[in-house]
Amino acid sequence: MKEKLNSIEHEALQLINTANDLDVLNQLRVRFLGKKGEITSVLKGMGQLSPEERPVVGAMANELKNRIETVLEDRKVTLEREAKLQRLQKEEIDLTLPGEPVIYGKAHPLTAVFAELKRIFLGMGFDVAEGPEIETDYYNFEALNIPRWHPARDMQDTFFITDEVLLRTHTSPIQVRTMQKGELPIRIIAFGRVYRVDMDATHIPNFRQIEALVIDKGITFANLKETINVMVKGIFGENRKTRLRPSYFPFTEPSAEVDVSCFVCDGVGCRLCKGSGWLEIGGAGMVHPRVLEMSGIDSEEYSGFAFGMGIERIAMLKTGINDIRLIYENDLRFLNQF
Ligand code: 2NL
Repeated sequence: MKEKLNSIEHEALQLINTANDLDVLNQLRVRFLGKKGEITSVLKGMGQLSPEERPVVGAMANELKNRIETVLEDRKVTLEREAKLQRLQKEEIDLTLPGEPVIYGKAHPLTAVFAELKRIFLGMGFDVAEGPEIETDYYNFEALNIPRWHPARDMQDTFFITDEVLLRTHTSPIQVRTMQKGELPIRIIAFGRVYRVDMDATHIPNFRQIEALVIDKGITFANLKETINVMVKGIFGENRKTRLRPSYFPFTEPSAEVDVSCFVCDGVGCRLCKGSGWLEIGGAGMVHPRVLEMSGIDSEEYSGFAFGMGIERIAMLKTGINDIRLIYENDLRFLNQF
């Protein structure tokens, strides 16, 4: 029996110290120390021994048991440490490698220009108003004092759906609808897509407009001028000057073209402003009394001003491009420049 224990010891130590994974080690624990293990079976045979031999062999067996347990534990610790080292090596990252670039999204120039305008006008107490893109002849032309013979009412300039229904050619019908609600005073910006039969480097058939409308008692041309001034400084910079040039629109009287001093040459004259020192950004005027009356507003008691601009034109000026189509091609190489 002592020999048996010796040979178990020899085999166990040999197997344990060469086991190279934790599963195998566990199987060895069962094989040598388990309930049906080899040492247990030796202990079971002790009945055959003489009373003098029993305690000696018993002690030997217990000693062997402890010894195997210690060796198993040592081996386990070693294998676990090796596994951890291997995992760490596999998961090693090189902190000196350049990082993955994060691609930031940003607002499209048109969105940015509108957001800027909205911020400026909300700051002056305006509300944003919207309306249908499919309009009637009445809201788009008639109520704005645009006469039957006006070229805008020609098929060559307006997308008609029927004789009476059309795609709005400006955002003014939004203002007409606001005036007809009968709530005064009015201080709104109308914003949205408008449609015209037009296509070249600086015109597309579907573009965006922003129009301001203020109606109250005692509104004057001076209010118009300063409101435009605040807007111009807000979008083009504090040093910009505003110039109003006499003009004509059927829905305003008097009417004016709005110019801003060139932000490239500061009014000296350059390629962008074609030597004039000024850039045209839109039109403006005092709302025509007939337009007020048609929408049920007493023109003796109330007066108002309005002005309108194309958003694309502002975006083109700010980005310095001269072809409107670039704005809509959505080529990231173009858009990322701004
Ligand atoms: C331009 C000129 C303008 C208006 C729009 C307006 C609206 C109502 C009454 C009177 Cl309801 N006027 N809008 C006035 C003057 C000019 O736009 O060049 N737009 C791109």
